Amino acid sequence: MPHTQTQAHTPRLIAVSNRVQVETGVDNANRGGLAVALAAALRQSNGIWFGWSGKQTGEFTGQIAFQRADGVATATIDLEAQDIEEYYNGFANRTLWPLFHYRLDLTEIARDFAGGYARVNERFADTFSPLIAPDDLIWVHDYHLMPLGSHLRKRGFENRIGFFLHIPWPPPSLLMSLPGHRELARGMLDYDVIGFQSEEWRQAFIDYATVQFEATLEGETLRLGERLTRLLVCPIGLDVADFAGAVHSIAARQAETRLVVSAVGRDMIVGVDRLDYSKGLAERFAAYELLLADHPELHEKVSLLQIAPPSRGDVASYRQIREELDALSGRINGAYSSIDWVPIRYVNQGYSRDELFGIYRAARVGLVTPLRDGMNLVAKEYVVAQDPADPGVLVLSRFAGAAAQLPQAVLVNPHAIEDMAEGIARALAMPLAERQERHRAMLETITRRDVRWWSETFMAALAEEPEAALAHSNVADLREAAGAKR
Ligand code: GDG
Repeated sequence: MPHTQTQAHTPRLIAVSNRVQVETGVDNANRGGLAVALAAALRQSNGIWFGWSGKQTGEFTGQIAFQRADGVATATIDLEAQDIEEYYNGFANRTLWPLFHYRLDLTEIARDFAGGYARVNERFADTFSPLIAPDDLIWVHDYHLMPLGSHLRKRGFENRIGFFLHIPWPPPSLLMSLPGHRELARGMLDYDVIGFQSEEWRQAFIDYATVQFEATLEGETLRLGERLTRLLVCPIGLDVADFAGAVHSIAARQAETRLVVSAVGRDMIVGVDRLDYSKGLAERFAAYELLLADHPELHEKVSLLQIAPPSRGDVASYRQIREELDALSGRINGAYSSIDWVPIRYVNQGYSRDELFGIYRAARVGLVTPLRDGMNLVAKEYVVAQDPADPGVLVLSRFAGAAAQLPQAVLVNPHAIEDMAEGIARALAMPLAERQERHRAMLETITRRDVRWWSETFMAALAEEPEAALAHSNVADLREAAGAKR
């Protein structure tokens, strides 16, 4: 029979993100979450991952370096110093990141930053336009590249283009403090699908768009004139099978044993965060200090291990938080240490994923208390790493996107030191049966809504015809998944 054109055809995916983390060699212990999440979708569709190499060049040329690693094709460009300073360190990390995490006090408004952001987004659009074929699906990631969809539309591309926001979308009154907020948000409506980590962030977007642009909501699709944009709540998940597989790794077992031995019978509390002011580390240390002050019986019986690899060291607010935490941990240790007990072990270094697994597993309490967080994957990793027969307890901020999916954690207000201290005390005292029950429920949600569910759900929405999407709402579905009685 002659070969016909009617065979099922998977459209090719082009993923675009600020950084492309190319994997080299066989050791993938440190690969990033996004890489894991996108790799399967990219491999399946023979797609390409486009973005910044992380390298600096003397003058921007737009020359693309193509590579293939672990079955994934990547296309990267280098940026010049001014781009890195204004777009990445500037508008992305000193303007949008703090603003979108409700930190107006740390938000720096500068014309150069906005100019650099616009320029680099144009450069991204110009450089990767030649790679785009008519029926490619384009999936743009995160706050660095919000205007990219608009730039592609201006260049005439009619492909289905989607955007996933990894961080919160701020309430309208906060967003409106940004000069150019209308243009930024208006550009978002050039996407066919926008994915949010939680209903709260989606609602904030709807609140803004319906008032500022008189866009109307039909089901979960916004209509502005002819344009339809589907707003999807699509919380990012873990590669559960891969992560849980670390239970067999030697590095995980060694890390666990090392911690258990060094804890000499004490209950370990663990925190793992990029060193970032959004993660609420100073408040967490203060809550632990209060716990020690209120519970003398816990002295020498508990120990907090905080792992916090430094990030974004080029930005002053990150250097400040580092100094603040050095001082705070020093003060607490000075006040409470004895000759054979240090209350806080505060470590500014990263560990491999396998080692992290062992560290989580050795801890009786996982302390995840960001002031704001789009999702927070550490919360999910901590749950997956537990021994179901004797699991530790997750103490989780109400203001992390993960809280909407994991109501069985001990939920705390990270701004209220007393509430956090009380939550830690509750977690330490929790009976085995209750720990098991909470763990079982959370593990079930995390397993069902894993990273494949996340990318498949987003990709399915992206591939769908806009009119068909008008009928959808996935909110009820997600509530059911979380078993939420909130
Ligand atoms: C953004 C959003 C959203 C940390 N220390 C080490 C290490 N890590 C890994 C963790 C985790 C990842 O880094 C951090 O992910 P988070 O989700 O906690 O936070 P962000 O970096 O702020 O990410 C966030 C995420 O995007 C995804 O959408 O959840 O809300 O802010 O996987 O394990 N990994 C290794 N060594 C370390 O020392 N190997």
